[in-house]
Amino acid sequence: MNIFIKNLVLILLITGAFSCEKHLPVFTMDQVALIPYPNSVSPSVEVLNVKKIKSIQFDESNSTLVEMGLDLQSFWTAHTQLEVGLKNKAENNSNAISLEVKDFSNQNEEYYQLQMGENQISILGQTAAGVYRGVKTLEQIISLSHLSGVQTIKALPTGTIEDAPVYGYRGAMLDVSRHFFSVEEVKRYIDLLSIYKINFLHLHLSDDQGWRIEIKAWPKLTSIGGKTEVGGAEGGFYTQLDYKEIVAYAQRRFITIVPEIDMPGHTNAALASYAELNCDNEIKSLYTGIEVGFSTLCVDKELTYEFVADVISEISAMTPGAYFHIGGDESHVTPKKDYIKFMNRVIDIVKQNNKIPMGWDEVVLADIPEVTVAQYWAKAENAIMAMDKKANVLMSPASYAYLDMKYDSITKLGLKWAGYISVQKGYEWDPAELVPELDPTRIIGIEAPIWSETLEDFDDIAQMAFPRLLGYSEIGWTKSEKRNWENYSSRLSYHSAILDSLDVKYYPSNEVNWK
Ligand code: TNX
Repeated sequence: MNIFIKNLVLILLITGAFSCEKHLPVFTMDQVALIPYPNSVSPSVEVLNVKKIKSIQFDESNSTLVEMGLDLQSFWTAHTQLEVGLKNKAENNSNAISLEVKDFSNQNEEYYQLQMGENQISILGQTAAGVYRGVKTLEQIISLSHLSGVQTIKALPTGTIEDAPVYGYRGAMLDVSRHFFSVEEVKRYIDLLSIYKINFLHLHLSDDQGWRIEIKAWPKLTSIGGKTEVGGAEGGFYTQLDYKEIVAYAQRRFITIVPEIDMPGHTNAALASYAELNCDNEIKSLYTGIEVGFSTLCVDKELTYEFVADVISEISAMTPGAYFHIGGDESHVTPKKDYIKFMNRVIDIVKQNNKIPMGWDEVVLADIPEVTVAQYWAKAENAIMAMDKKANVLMSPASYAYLDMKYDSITKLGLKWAGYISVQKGYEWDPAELVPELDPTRIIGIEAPIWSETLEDFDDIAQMAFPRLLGYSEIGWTKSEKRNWENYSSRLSYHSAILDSLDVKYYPSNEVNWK
């Protein structure tokens, strides 16, 4: 087609004059309000009429691609009301969406290319994870092409996106201890994380108020320690089957589960389950308040280490991911020398289970091996000490990245000990610059924790996490020179369409002109 005819077709499609169908895309590819914004977008003038797509094709011997194809097939049909078949990879890409793993030597493992032409879409990824991130970009392009009131997509913009993340670790943390969240609720959170290319979900599985994961060698942890939650209502726990189901569900969405057992403090639920874990052999009562820093495992008892070894080995055996989080925060009643002695032994147990130890920033007081990840939440000096010990740092600064902090003085839910975090404040910071002394090459990424002292159900979680989580996803993925609040907040305003369609009760902050 020569350029004149192309432009004419484009204009006709956009104005709806070409067919009786209205509501064709008004966006070119670079104008789509993608979050996280891709690192390179080259729009072209053609329009892709969705009726031209007849199939999704991929290498059928690759079971991961088969799963992706099936998921994309239902997404496509839901948004276009058109059926597409699935077929084995063919030479000819036209009239198809093709998904393919391809070696682009030296590229990041999540690198992908998304090419959209008049009658075909192709997604090439350095690995299956890369293909998956590309599929998520395509799905956002589709979702954001719903103009107000339009249920069915007729046409899509074209062009090429080349993209890869700045950080390999883009995480969220969910506290299922203070209030328990069901397997279905965790899956729903995972679905939402996947839309925004988050690739780690850290589960805070134990704390003073509840032990939430079945340990076969210590059954009372859940039968007693899992009974209640903050406020005294019924708690709950994941059986090992439940946990495996969560891990597999996350894996299909290229999200790695990081299990956390918080030690030696934050352990009242365990101390209330087994008298013998206490130094004085006196069993503790279950705790349903929200104080921190009053409990500790008994560092001098050999039984404590047998307990920890059982817990870490049972959970590690069900966890394909590389990390095991051992907590280590706010152990205010554990003398420092005991803390160090305890953490050193626990780190050895983690290593024996072939996992990489991760801990809240206080963990740097122990003799941490170089692979350790210190999660910076409170003390910059700890992050710097991690670097001096040649360990790595995960950025979760409480005053910028804590999803349980209130947005402002009128937010009903949440806490405010680290200050208010507006949508803008949560977005406008750079992990590589926050602690100037920190060597940026030691930073593996960012994680946004959500602590659930005040959060009782999924709608409460949604209100605190959304929309701020989208900002953390962009900080983790998009180069800092491509990020600015004005541009981001205008893109964010369109994501109400995605969140509303999924019945996510986000906080409609007036910092954003929601569409
Ligand atoms: C501090 S952050 C804690 C948690 C609380 C949180 C509430 C961290 C490592 N410890 O035990 O839930 O504040 O915001």
